[in-house]
Amino acid sequence: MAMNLTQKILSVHLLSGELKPGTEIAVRIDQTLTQDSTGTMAYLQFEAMGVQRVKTKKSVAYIDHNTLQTGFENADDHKYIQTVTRKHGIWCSKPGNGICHQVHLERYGVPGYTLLGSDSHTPTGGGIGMIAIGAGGLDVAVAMGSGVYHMICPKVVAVRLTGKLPRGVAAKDIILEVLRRLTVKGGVGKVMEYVGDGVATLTVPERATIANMGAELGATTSVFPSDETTLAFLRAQDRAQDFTPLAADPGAVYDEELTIDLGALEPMVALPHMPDNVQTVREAGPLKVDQVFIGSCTNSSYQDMMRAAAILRGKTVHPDVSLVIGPGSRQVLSMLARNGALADMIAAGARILETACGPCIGMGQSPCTGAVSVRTNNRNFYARSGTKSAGIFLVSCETAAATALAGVLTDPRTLDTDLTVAQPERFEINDNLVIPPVEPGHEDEVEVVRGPNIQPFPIGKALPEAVSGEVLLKMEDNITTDHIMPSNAKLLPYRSNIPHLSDYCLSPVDETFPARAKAAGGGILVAGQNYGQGSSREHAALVPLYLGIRAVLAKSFARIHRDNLINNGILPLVFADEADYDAVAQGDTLSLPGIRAAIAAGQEHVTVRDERTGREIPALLPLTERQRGMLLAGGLLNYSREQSNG
Ligand code: MIC
Ligand code: SF4
Repeated sequence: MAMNLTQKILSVHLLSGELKPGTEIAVRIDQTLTQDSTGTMAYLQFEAMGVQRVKTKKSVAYIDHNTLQTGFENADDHKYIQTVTRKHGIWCSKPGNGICHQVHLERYGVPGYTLLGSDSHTPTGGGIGMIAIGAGGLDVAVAMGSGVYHMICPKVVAVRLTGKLPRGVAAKDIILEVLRRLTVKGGVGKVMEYVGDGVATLTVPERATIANMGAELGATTSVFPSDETTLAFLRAQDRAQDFTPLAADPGAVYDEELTIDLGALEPMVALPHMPDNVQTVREAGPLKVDQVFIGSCTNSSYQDMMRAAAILRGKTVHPDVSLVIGPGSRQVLSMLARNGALADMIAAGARILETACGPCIGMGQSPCTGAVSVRTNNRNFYARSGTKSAGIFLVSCETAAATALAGVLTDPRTLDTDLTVAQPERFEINDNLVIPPVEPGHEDEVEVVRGPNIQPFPIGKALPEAVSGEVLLKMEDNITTDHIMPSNAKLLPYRSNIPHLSDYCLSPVDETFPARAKAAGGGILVAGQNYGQGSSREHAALVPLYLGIRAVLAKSFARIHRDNLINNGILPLVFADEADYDAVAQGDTLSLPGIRAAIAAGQEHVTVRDERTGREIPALLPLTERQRGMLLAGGLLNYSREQSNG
């Protein structure tokens, strides 16, 4: 049977199940990645599993998120990660080496391999023909320890690209157009597979930009074929041996299809506070801008930076704009330093940041009150920049650089700058900030260093016969993990300290929530569509678990967050009839009598009783056998222990 590329890669990695959308499959994981803000927890969980060495072909731990080091906490986390990885067979990319997704693409991604990462933008690897999936830290810990990942088999959508991008229109504009059409929940349960003659016109970093932001569609991942362009990229990284040509079979069948004429696109912008709130730059008009950020895992490749430098060369940043630039990796930064582009940026008035996530996750450079901040990153969620009153506008590097000069949102097609940047024949290669693990048999020689910031994490309890609790918070559609467990320069240092984080849980929605949850000793959450979209952070489940949240009743869930809830023993219930959402009020008591027995019996339909109104609310709880086991046991760690004890 003719297969699409997703099916081809998944089928050679399939360990159990069938490639039937909606059913559970287990796949072999070739590579894993973690970053520091999810990694400390993932390695604590890996240690709790008691496995000596990872079972993957390559596992890499990146330190790229928490690099501000305003106190001892981040540096302690770095030490812990560097030592624990060295002991257990994992490579460690030290701070300064770059953003995980950019570095992984440059140095480690392999076409046709599977990659599981504890970061939602792991799908960036799809730019090089990988099936690269973001997951919670515990799933990544299990994949490191066993080489296996359980997932729901996705549908596959063909995104057919035709023609060629006009000058001044970028890969970022393609994915913003996909988001405009499909919305932030349009990709849930799906892989976006890029096909068509337009694919060959895009470089690997451009493909990676598109695959990266497929995360904002809620997609399981995105994937591009591996072709001559992929080979040229790998050759320039001195990795031609990692190349395999890969494409869908002729006549391959897809579950859905979408066509984009590249020639008809124009520069786009996502307005606050959602990445699918997209307009053309022309429609948005000449908005006055306070800050511009060029960087992040979406847009910080060599070519992106060179295009920004070309626009800035010989000019001066508008006096009312603060321009910050963070190249994505040390490879990119040192190449810009050698060829003079960095000097051009500095001369134009750019503030140069270290190669890390930085402003994208509110680690510094929070804009001023009420600011308009134009950025090349992928998320513009409420409060994520660290300034609640600011609005983040997402654009391409070209639009960002043109805007920094003009002081107002500017269509880069109005400039006469030559924007062609050839891929270098050879990238500058220097892997000396990547620390290898000890050889097998030498594990005992490594002492794992744990500073005082490393605190134990909560573990769920077996599900009781019945669950009941107060609706502590009723929320709208599209609540993000940045709402559930905010992350910024003040909170990210505490990713290994759940008790500290618990005082901030859901505070962007309601500042009184943490205190109320503690006073009530736990309860239930009610939400709208797409609850938990965004980050892979398991903390958005671990912290509610710590606060005693036993269930979330929502109209629908984002994939990674739903998995994280189940992994931690929290029930993800879905309204069978969305109209019932309106009948539930904050403060009501909801009861699920006999829920344990219902789950054990494999019932997918359960009843939630609203004690105030007496209303019986039908809810859905579709679970695989394994997920049922996890919920009954109180989470994945308990379940795995039960399994291994027979
Ligand atoms: C993000 O972009 O939101 C993050 C920070 O990279 C997260 C991971 C985290 O919360 O640590 C993600 O995308 O998964
Ligand atoms: Fe880092 Fe931002 Fe990318 Fe997340 S989205 S990995 S915070 S650069």
